[in-house]
Order: sequence, then C-alpha cells, then structure tokens
Amino acid sequence: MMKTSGNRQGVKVPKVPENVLERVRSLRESINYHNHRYHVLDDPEIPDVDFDALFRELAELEQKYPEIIVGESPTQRVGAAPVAGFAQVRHEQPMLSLDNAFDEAAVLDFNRRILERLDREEPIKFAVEPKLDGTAISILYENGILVRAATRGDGSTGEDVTHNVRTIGSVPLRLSGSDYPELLEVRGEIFMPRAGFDALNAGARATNEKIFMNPRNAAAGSLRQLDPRVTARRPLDMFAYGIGIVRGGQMPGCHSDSLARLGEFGLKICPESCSVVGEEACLDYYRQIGEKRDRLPYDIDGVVYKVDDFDLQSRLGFVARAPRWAIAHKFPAQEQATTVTDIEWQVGRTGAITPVARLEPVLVGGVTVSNATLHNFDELSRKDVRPGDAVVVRRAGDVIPEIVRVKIRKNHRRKAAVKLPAVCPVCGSEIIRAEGEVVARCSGGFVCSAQRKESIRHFASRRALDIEGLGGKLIEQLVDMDLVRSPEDLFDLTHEQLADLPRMGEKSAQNLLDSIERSKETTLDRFLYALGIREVGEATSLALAEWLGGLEQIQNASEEELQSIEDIGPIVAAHIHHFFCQTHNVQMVASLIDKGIYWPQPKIRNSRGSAFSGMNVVLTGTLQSMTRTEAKKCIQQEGGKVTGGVTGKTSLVVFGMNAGSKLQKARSLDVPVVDETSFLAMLSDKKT
Ligand code: D41
Repeated sequence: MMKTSGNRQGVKVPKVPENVLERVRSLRESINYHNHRYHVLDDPEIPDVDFDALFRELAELEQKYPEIIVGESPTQRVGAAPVAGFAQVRHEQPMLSLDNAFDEAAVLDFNRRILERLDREEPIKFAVEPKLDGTAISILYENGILVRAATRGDGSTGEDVTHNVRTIGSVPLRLSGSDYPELLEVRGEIFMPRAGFDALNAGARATNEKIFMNPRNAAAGSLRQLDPRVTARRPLDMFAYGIGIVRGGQMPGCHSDSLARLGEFGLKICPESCSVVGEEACLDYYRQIGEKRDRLPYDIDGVVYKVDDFDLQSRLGFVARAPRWAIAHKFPAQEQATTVTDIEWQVGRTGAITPVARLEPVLVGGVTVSNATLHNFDELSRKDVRPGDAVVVRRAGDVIPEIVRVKIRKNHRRKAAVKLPAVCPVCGSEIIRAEGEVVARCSGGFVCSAQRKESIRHFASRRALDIEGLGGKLIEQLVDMDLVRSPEDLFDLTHEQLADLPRMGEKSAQNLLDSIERSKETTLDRFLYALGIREVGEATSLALAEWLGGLEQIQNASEEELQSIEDIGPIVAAHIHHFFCQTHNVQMVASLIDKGIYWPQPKIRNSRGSAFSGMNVVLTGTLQSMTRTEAKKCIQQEGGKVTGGVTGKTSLVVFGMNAGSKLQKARSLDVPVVDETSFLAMLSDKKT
C-alpha cells in the first residue's frame, strides 16, 4: 500500500514507486505520439475518448505524485497562470521581414538580381511555400524542451507568449528523436484554420462576444491573451518555416532539408512546401497554389520563394532587414470597396431565407462580384448594412462573397434599415423563426416554387446526380412553366417539351435528355445526398451507405440505429428518420427508382469470408498489428459492419491497447469482447 505523499515539513516524502514512474513515462510517450498523429499528421489512430482516458490517467497520477510533474508533460500545456503583461524578448538573431512582389515582372527581377549578385547563369534552386496569413513566431528549444516562444514584434524585440504557444496542440513541448541541436530556434507562422475561425465566430455570435474580422486577427488576438486558458480554447495551428539560432549540433545545409528535419522533430510543416529550379518553375508554383487557394483549409495571401542553399543565402545577405534571397509573391487582394444597390431575400432549399446584398459590380481577386450574402437577419442587423451604403466585400475561399463592414461616410444620409419580411417574397407563405434559431424559414414547403427550384438544383448538382447541362436558369424555366414540380418529373421530360423552350435547340434538348438518362446510374450515397435531407451532406450520405448498405435498411433504420453510426448524432439521426417517415418522401423515392434510377451493389460484403457475417462490430483502443482503417476493412470483407458506439445491438467489441469507456460499456451490457490476439485468430481461422 502506498500513502499519498505530503509535502509538509517534517513529513518524509515517500519515493514514487518504480511502476508508477514507468507508467507515467509510457503514458507521456503514448500521449505525445497520439497528439502528434492528431495535430501534426492529421491522422489520428485512436478516438478522442480513448485519448482522453490516457490523459486522465496521467493527470491523476501527477496529482497523486506532484513531484513527478515536469514542464514538458502533456498535462502542462495550460499550466501557467494568467500573466499581468507580456515580457519583452530581444531576438538574438533578428526576425527579418519579407519583400513583396505584386506581379510576375517583380519575380523575374528578383531572380535576375540574385543571378547577377552571385555572378552565375545556372538556374537557382528555390524552396517554395505558401505564405500563411497568420502571425510570425520564434520558438526556442533547449535540449529538446520548449523553453520560450516570442512574437516577431518589430523584428528585433517581440513579446514573450510562451504560456500561450504551449497550449497549441501542434507545437511539441519536447522534440522527438535525439539528434536535435542543444539549442534550436524554430521560426514559423501561427494561424487559425478557416473552419476553426468560422466556428469561433459562430460561437461568439451566439453569445454576443467579440467577432473577429479575419483568421489573421483572430490568431494574433488569441496569441496576445493574458490568460492561457483562453488561448487553449482557440483553434490555433502552426507551420514551421525556418530556423534561427542553432548551437551544439548540426542542421542541414539548405532550407528544404532543414524543414524536413524539423518535421522529424515533430513540428508541423506546410504540406504544400517543396522546392523548384528556376524562375519559371516559381511562377508555375504560384499559379498552381493560386488555383488551389480556395480549397486550402487556411488563408494564404501569396507564396514565398527562398534560395534553398544556405551558403548562397549568406553570400546574398540582406538589405534593410529583408533578405535578398527571399520574396513573397502576393495574390491579388480579396477585399474591395463597392456600394450596396439593394438588399433582397433569397429562399433556399429548406426554406431558409437569406438576405443578399446586390452590389455595384466590382473586381475582387480577379472575379467580378455583384452579390454578397449577409447570412441571416441577425448578421444583417449586426453589420447594419443598408441599401446605398459603401461597403467592403471579401471573397475568400470558394464561398459566396460576403460583406466585411460598412464604410461610414460623413454627411451621407443613410436609408432605413431593412426589416425581416413577414411573408415569403416568393410564395407569400408565413415566415417562421423558431425559438432560439437564427434562421428564419418560409413555411410554404413544396408550395414555394423557390424551395422546389432549389431542391431540383441540388438534386441535379455535380456531387448529387450530376445532370450535366441542367443549370439554374433552365430549372427556373422548367418550374415556372410547371413542366417540373419535383425531381422525379425530370425523368418524364420529352424532346418536344425541351426543344420548345426559349434558347434551346434540338441539339441541346437531346444533350440534356442524354445526360438525364446517364444520371440514372449512380451510387447509393450520391442518391441519398441528392434527396436533400436536412443536415445530410456528402460525408453523412457516404457513412449511411457504407454502414447500412442498402436503401431499405436506411429507410427503416430507427433513430437509435442511425446514431450508432460514426459521426451521426441525435439531430442528424432525427432529420433522417423524420424524412423517411413522411409519405410524400417515401413516394418520391419509390417513384425515382421506378423511373430507372439504380446503383450497382457495393462490392464489399461479396465476402471473401464470413467470420463476421451479419455482426455489428465496434473497435476501441489501439491495435498493434494494423490501423483502425485496416481492421475495419478486414471486418467488412468478412461480412461484418463496423459501428461507432456500443449499444444493445453490438455483436462484438474488439479492444486494443488503452481501450476506455467503450470496453466498459460493452462489459456492462454483456456484449462479447475480444482482444487483438483473438481478433486476429478469428480472421485467420476463416482464411485458411
Ligand atoms: O508563411 C509565412 N507567412 C512566411 C513568413 C513564410 N512561409 N516564410 C517566411 N520567411 C521569412 C524569412 C525568409 C525572412 C525567414 C515568412 C517570414 N519571413 C516573415 N513573416 C513575417 C515577417 C517575415
């Protein structure tokens, strides 16, 4: 029996038992490993609950034996107390700034100057990377332990934000491996991914807290919090983009290899970074990233080209705090000023009505923008946008442009604020805003032609049934002429009906009929997605198709069964169940199938074996011999289904290392459980 150690004077502190020290070491290693998989590699191996269990166990041991706590323990990320202010930090090696190039000519100039200065003709190898729109940081590691993090400040002096940087999951508190220099300064960019930014602002909106203008401000603001607990709740991330001081050890001789080494130490490197040779390849990279920009999960405002070789870098040196060997090639601005001509209401597929600002057309980042969404009535009121106002519009990502803010003009008489309409501007039905909901909806349902049009547009869209040539304008005509009332009517359209439409010839009519015919062969998940069930996007549709296998099973699934599918919660389960409880939906589905929509049966479960035939299997904990995805595949190939949560319907739980609450639940429900060895035996029994 161990007594808890007391630190009171005179009381002898018992030594921490060896087995506890061993467990703590192993827990820390395990937590660091899973943390790295989750935050840096974006490829978690175990579910959150299992991770939480490991974390809790460590925290409990550390609470019991406080003398084992060290600063780099994964429990100590949010360890520090709020600070009164930020200490100043002098950067031993100044953090340089970057020159900008706004067009290709400036990039060619940059390359020419380098070649001249180096007196060479051979093309230069450049390390190239996106320019993250965040805030620059310097992080110092002493013997592999994070000891200090400082903002860039003016380049020579920044602020000590160690307590906050420690809370960022992708920043290692200790480096992996052992061949790191005794002293290593990592430089990089702290940023807030777009999804996190949107969620943060959505939360802030709901609780009337401060809204951040953009992810960059949000990242900078989060880093400058006095209380690290606030920062810990902010979805921050970091990419390392260089090194500063290196002492007592070697780093590679060029930028790209150094980044790779930082990656080995456990730091996160932007996956888009690479190296190219010569100016044309730089410009190709710029175009390639520019094309991808909207699909990246974070904001960037350009790309950076850096001479890769450190010797060449030092021969080039710097002028006025900016290196001659690097340049930022900026993308065109994503914000522009314009004027609101009107504010109108748009009715969506589910009846949600959205205020839309009509704008004087303006070029934003290379695209003409003449509409901007205001999201919902609350947002409209908060931004207080009115017809006639001068505004700043922003086009970020592939999302609809939005209004950032109104530009206040002196001596400008503003028009009256726009009110939420009482009835649907399209069908005249009452508009209802449910208690506690931000979204106001037209109650017209299928009576509302706007909702019908949007349902059909969704049904035919690329990711749903993908009916090529059936665009918004055409759908509008078809619905307005009452040729199509709901998706199934598309399959009854005739050549004559189509050829008679304005701006439609024989040829386009035939093309459209052909693509309608082609759309009949689809997949179950596309079909489900096409139905436009609320909250059921592509991922949920795929999960439904994979887990339940057939349309009938999905139609008949109870809410509880639906919820046992990974990532389907009670709200989505209710929407799905509700959808299939309504006769007109069931009729529509039947009618669509009747008209020839079909999908080839999925190939899984043609079963090479049947070890798990008809079983609902739950995986928990870490398996040693395979990843979770591999295990899932094995079970499916053997005729079983893998579900997320343990319920009375679970046939078997396979548990690996550090299994947590699911294993307990299985035991309490008397669900059979097997460990990895038995699981492997079950698989191999059937194969031999
Ligand atoms: O992604 C960035 N924002 C980024 C910033 C980057 N990828 N590389 C950078 N490289 C440098 C040098 C070449 C000076 C080491 C930078 C910055 N500087 C930088 N960030 C803020 C000021 C300078």
